[in-house]
Amino acid sequence: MEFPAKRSLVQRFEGNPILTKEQVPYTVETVHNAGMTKADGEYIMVFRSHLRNGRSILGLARSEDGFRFRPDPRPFMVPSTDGVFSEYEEFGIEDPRICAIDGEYLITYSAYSKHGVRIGLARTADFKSVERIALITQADYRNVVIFPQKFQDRFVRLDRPHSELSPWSLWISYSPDLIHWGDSIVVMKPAPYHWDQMKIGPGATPFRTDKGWLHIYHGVFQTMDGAIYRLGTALHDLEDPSKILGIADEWILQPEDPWEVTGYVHNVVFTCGAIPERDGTVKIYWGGADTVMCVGTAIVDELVNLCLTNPRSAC
Ligand code: BMA
Repeated sequence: MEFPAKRSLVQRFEGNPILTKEQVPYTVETVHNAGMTKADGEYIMVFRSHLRNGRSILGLARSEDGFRFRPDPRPFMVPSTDGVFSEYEEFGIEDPRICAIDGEYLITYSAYSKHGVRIGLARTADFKSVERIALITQADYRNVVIFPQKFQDRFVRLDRPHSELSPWSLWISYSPDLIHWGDSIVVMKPAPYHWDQMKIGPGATPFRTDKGWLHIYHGVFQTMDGAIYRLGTALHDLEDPSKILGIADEWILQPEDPWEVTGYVHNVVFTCGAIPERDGTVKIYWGGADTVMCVGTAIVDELVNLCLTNPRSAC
């Protein structure tokens, strides 16, 4: 067995946390689990915040460099009061992911209500106004990421249904129109007695590399002291993303900084977005302890190699 040199693959930004509730100009108790994209050269962060009633809304912050963010004066999305969405978003909206495709931005989010948690899909052209498209799953789904490219004219997403027989696994589904999804198959499951043995879930929107689509996901391990949320990485085939080329055996990030270890929920690093840069690095964004937003940088080739060298099995 080879032991790797002692070095983190993800270099934390020395200015972490990069966004906290104190910087938000309306009353919120947390700032975390943000979807990320770049629009017209600007970094866009759509973050989740708890209100004092314990339910969540989505805010928006902007940045020129990907490190220093200015929140907009008002929330970006709050639970809908219209039609079918109002019934299924009554308890709040959480954990957005952003997919840039066909000249617009798709936002998937968890919609909570007395009926459970399901996924909502919205679109925006400019991050000023936003339009809801559809509720795209039934209950007991969280964490949906849409690939930023169509495959044989279909949209493709990774999703995460839950069932007792096959707890919290990762599936892939296809859609011709963003509304109707199907042809679902399971692609990746938690690995027994491994850092991600309890749950896995889609994390950041996958991005293209020379060798495959890189997906940064979260994995959960249950301890006597509660659950630990960490980040791992998997590589999907460029032509057929249902094929996994490799899943790194090791996690790439775990809670270590004080604001990741302690907060609203202890021991959590949770990603909803990453931005690949032209210089071969990727900025990975994560919520620390469901309380603050953080960022770190990794070298894409190193993450790809980690997936291909000594991979763990997918299912
Ligand atoms: C998950 C979700 C995430 C959260 C994580 C840790 O089930 O609720 O939004 O970051 O738990 O609390």
